[in-house]
Amino acid sequence: MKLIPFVCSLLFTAAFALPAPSPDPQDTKTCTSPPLRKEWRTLSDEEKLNYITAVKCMQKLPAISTGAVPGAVSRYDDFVGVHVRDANTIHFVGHTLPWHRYFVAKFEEAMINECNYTGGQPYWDFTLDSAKEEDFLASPIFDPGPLGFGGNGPWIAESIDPFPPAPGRTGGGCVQDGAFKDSVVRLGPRENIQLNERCLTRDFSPWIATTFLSAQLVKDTLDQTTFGWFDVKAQGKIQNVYTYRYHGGGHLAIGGELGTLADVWSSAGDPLFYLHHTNMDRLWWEWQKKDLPARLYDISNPIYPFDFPYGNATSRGNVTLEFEMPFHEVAKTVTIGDTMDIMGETLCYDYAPSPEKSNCY
Ligand SMILES: [Cu+2]
Repeated sequence: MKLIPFVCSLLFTAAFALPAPSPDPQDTKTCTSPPLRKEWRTLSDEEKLNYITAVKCMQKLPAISTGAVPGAVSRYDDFVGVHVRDANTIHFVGHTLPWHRYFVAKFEEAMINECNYTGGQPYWDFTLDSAKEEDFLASPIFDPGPLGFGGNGPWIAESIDPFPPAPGRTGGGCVQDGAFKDSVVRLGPRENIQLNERCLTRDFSPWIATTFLSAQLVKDTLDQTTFGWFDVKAQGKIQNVYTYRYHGGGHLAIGGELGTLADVWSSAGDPLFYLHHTNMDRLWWEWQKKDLPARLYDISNPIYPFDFPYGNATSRGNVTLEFEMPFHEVAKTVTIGDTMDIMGETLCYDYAPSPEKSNCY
């Protein structure tokens, strides 16, 4: 019996110890040494420290977007500011996944080029922590020590006019522990881009985690055969909280109503934004890889938020590969087509597999 944990830990290790880079379907010459993006819990302590130190470096380096975003002080704020300004046009649209794919890649690139980060942007495979509410609360991403992102905020009863509402919320106050407990969030709430310094907040809803971050829901999403339906299943619809899927699920399980991550505009103020969106991107790439000839350049869904199939408005047209996405001061404008291949001319990174779920612990 005592051998079982040992054998299991070997299997657990084997699942991510030998990540095979995915073959580049387009051009093996332009992307030669892609940063490898790993699941957070598989990072060594040294790798975790390297990542957290680089995020803190981004939070100290001076902003370059102060002309357009008066409240931006740091390089980290530059990225939050782009998300705040464009939030009304980049969610519940066909370019939601391409936009966030490029956004995260530029953050990763800045971490590497400006803050001596030597790894790939880590991701959070939430299905490893969503089987039970206790699993969510025990997730290694919430580690209260210097190598974790810290946990929930203390309970705050009143949440005025929440958007969106978060059933089962349990917190709302300032993050008390972990590496980012003293982080300053400067932009937001909502569209505000003036300086508004406040603490990083979290408002866990374990119910949302088990309901909208389940392995079954991910499987149902990956089982879709067109980008259009894959995307709808990933983002969910907007009618009410019960039509949310794993995109909103990740934001609201951690951000609740009063947490930084739940603010549609300034959610990138919580460093966990990048782990969640990297996982969103990984799942899209997993879906693309299932049938690359058909899916590498498959794109659809509306140009304008809440048009069909996300909401009820009449469709005013769908995005195409030529659709342009501006990134203001943070990065050059790219087309959706530029972002479809994670190992092409514009983007260059790869994913290490998530550790297999096991019955060992
Ligand atoms: Cu977003």
